[in-house]
Amino acid sequence: MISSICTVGNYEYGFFWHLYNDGTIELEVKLTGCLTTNALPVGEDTPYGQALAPGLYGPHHQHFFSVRLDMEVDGPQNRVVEVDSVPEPMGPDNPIGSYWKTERTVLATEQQAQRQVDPTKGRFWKIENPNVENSVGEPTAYKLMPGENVFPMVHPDGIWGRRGAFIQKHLWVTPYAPDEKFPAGDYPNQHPGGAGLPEWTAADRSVDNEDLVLWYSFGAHHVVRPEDWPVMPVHHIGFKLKPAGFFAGNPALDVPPTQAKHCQH
Ligand SMILES: [Cu+2]
Repeated sequence: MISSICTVGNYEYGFFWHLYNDGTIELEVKLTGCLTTNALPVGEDTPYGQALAPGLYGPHHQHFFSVRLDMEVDGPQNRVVEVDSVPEPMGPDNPIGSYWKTERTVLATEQQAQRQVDPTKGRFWKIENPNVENSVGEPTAYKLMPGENVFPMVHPDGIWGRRGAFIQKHLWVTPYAPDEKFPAGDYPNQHPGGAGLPEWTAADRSVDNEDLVLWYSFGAHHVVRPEDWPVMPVHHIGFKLKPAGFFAGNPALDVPPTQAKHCQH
């Protein structure tokens, strides 16, 4: 596990990268800290937050993260494929209504690769190496599996929406460029909007069989609870990168058994 903690204003954000024996990489983000509070006349209610104590409420808010994933699956040249699961209509070919299939869409350019999560389709994204065949004759691949996520509540034309435009899409893909590091640009508090990902991807560069960077945006939706006051219990969100056709079988089968930490007698 590789971890760090970042203090931003009233919050603590813990970033925990878990590296598992089965080849899975998980980013777990832990959120805690003290709520922002506003004044609320005693006896009044507000649709924009939750009363916490006499004269105090916690406003509804969201926390968004962007993770820059400089991918290299089995070599430098990769592509991204969106995989949706789709039930077949009932009929003679699907008499008991249990057949469903997966549909693949190659995201070939930066504009095509601006995507949203869709749990109604079990959506995930495969990062494939089209130049290397796996044990069943398909491209070697990892998949990006979204965890908890949400759509932004801020208007895209407002000041926050313009400066943090990366939150308007859960997935972005760009060709690797060493100076493209920060999804809201180098000066997120000092520009009128549009810097970073929207600016770079306007060129609509190819991301098919290139050296790729994936940008995954994910948000914690915080409708405040009285239980978050005065110090919030930890909330966990994150995502996984899982091998999906990278190995020929379960790579964790030969892992030695865990040794007991305490003696038996
Ligand atoms: Cu919060």
